[in-house]
Amino acid sequence: MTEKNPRYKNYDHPAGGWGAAAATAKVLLEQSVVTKGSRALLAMNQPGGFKCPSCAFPDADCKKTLEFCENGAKALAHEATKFRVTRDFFAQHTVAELMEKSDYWLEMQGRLTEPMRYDAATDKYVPCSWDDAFALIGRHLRALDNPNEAEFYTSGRTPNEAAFLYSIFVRQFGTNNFPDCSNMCHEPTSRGLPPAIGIGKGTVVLEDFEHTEAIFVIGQNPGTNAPRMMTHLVEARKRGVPIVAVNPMPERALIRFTEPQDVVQMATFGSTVIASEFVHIKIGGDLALLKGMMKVIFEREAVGETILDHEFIATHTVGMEQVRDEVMSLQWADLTEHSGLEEAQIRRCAEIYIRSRATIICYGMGLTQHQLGSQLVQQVANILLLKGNYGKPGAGISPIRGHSNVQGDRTVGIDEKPSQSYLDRVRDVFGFEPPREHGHHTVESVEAMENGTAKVFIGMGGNFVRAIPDTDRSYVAMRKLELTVGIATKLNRGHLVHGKDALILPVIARSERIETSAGEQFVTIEDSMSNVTASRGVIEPASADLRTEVEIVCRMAMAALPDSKIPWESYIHKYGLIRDKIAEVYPEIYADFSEKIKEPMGFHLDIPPRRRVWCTPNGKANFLLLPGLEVNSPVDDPTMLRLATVRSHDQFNTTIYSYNDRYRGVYNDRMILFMNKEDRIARGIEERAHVSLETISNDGLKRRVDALTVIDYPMPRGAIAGYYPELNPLLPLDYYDRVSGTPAAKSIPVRVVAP
Ligand SMILES: Nc1nc2c(c(=O)[nH]1)N[C@H]1C(S)=C(S)[C@@H](COP(=O)(O)OP(=O)(O)OC[C@H]3O[C@@H](n4cnc5c(=O)[nH]c(N)nc54)[C@H](O)[C@@H]3O)O[C@H]1N2
Ligand SMILES: Nc1nc2c(c(=O)[nH]1)N[C@H]1C(S)=C(S)[C@@H](COP(=O)(O)OP(=O)(O)OC[C@H]3O[C@@H](n4cnc5c(=O)[nH]c(N)nc54)[C@H](O)[C@@H]3O)O[C@H]1N2
Ligand SMILES: [Mo]
Repeated sequence: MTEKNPRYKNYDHPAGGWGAAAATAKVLLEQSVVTKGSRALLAMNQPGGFKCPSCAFPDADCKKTLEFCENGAKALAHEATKFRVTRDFFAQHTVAELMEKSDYWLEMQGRLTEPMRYDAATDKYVPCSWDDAFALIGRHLRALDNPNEAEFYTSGRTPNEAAFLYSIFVRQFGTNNFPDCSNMCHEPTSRGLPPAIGIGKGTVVLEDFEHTEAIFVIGQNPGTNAPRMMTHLVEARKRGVPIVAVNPMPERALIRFTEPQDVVQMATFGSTVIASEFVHIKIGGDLALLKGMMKVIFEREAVGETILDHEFIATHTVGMEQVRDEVMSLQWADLTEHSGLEEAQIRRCAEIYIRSRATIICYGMGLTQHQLGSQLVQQVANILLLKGNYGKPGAGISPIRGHSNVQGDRTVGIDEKPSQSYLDRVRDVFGFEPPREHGHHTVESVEAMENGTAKVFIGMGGNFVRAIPDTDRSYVAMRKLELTVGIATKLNRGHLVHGKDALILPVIARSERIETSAGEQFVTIEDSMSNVTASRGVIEPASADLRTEVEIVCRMAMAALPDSKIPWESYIHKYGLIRDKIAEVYPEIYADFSEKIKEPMGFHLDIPPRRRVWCTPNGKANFLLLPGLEVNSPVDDPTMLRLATVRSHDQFNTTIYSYNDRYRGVYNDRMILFMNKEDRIARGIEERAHVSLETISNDGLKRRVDALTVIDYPMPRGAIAGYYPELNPLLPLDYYDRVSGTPAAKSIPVRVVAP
């Protein structure tokens, strides 16, 4: 982008449709990969092809020839781009100069091509051989006084094979310091659900969408972040299934959607109304909505109706009475005040839930990223228990995960709080004693960098410094490190905010072919609904000097642990050997992995609640109590606004594809604030004025972001929204859910200050 020409206008068409088709063509053109990209698109999410690198939503069977979406196409086009970051590029720019560039500019430079090492004398990255790179990593790791002085980050694109070996290498090295992107994302699901239903994953599979009688979509923007989910919402809607969308933003695709794959709808400019009930919730008001719905249910039971699944509750659950008593003690005035909804609407939502014999509740970051996010997720589990919505067709809880393999990475060991039984199996299978004490999650790893106890940071994918809270403070923390390593496909800010030594190690991407001395290899991915499938890249690697994530892990292990008896070298060539080890460590779910993965559509990992089996300490599903109506600490300041940091339609997390956000009517600008008009007028702000935001906190630190343009937008009073990662400087590091460690990125208390 050369010149900024911001435009804001209402978007009143359906989402999807020709706009999505045009955007797909445009991004292929921009990245100059029309032929290669179109060919690759045909192999995406097809048996024998590769898994879309974008979101974690599962694929349907092969009925649809093009099982991809506009945003999957963007992710692929940016991966298959013809642009390259070469040694000449690094010779031309100092790191200080690159720091001046935008995230968008860095992304647009293209794919990394060879390993680079930071040279302090010139402030430039210079070429470095792979051997030297691993030697440097080995030297730094072996020099540590304590293995807990290293932090091993994982982002969720890393496939199972690499993540599994990484978890073994790091544990043999001696630490459980596994900060990962899940810590900022669905950790409230991973930590909140096990005490409730015995597993930290969803219980729904795609087929359930065909049998469900009601769908709730809470705090999630599927039209942008899980577009393949739209097909299932459209089909359910066409069957007359009520869909309740709960969101402070009337996200376009939740209101009206045209399926780009529906030929008739495309030809006739038709569309489907998605939400039969749009619930315009206050930020953090979901708890009051859920409790209000439960109150309606209990009230009606009390006067003689049979709504609860009594048999299920008696056989399978514990703790319903205490939840009922707490909910019944709440007043309607408080429920409406906290949710920002009318009592009548809460009653309508309850009615939809009551009438449905099989309900699915989907949720995303709007639910997890609050200070009590884990407990909020448990309330979703509670309401589903009331009507036995587990272990029957068409029903269940459905966290919609983010990164394409974030769920898989956790399953195969990326976990800073591993269970003792898992560690026992690692010991038995690999013959070393793994560390038993818990390691650092994301926030704790930054604290360790700040106080100087962390010395080495290895980033397996991702863009850590841009994803984490408190940007300015996190930059200072990262710069104290002795060594930072970025294992990546693209140049990002994480490579520029670096330690005294620093490496950029470029990898083969998801869509690219993996050839080893043992022939072509494939990797595996676990999607949001626990299906494990093979992924085989189809295009040539962006450069001959890229390595696979598997090889990088093995060679780091060989460099750091020269005496290790684990056959790292053999894993580099034969991924089947890795899968055999996964099967040994996880016999309950991964037995016969190498056989089962031969199925074209892969296989499903066992989810015990689908069989009404509860792997909790008491063997029951537990109703869990969260008293009151707050999911964030109240702030005693009348000027306070709650800020939700969200994704635009043209970004993948910290990767900015363009400055547009079509469905919200924003063009060429990301420094904007979506605000209710009355809130704007009450503050004496002109429409489209530039303002600054300041975080309200009592830790004495000033957090401020300037030059934000205010846009009138149908937000509830008191709620504002803006874009992640630009607004991360406002998110305090210690503003997070204590159960999961997840930063409360959807409810930052802020005030508007004069520019
Ligand atoms: N194209 C694309 N796809 C992606 C991603 C991407 O960046 N781009 N990111 C991937 C990742 S890692 C993830 S985790 C997912 C994220 O996918 P989503 O969960 O959809 O993520 P967000 O855009 O952060 O926010 C979701 C919604 O929460 C709403 N919200 C904010 N506060 C509240 C609240 O208090 N209550 C309720 N009910 N809603 C609220 C916002 O208005 C927004 O619509 O998507 C994945 N897929
Ligand atoms: N304020 C605020 N902060 C948030 C959020 C929010 O909603 N609000 N969301 C949080 C969430 S849900 C998440 S998941 C995190 C995301 O945090 P991360 O996962 O750390 O960030 P990404 O932007 O997804 O990482 C992008 C980088 O990954 C690298 N990459 C891409 N593909 C591959 C690959 O195949 N292999 C390897 N090795 N590298 C690859 C590229 O170099 C690219 O620059 O951010 C969190 N931060
Ligand atoms: Mo995420």
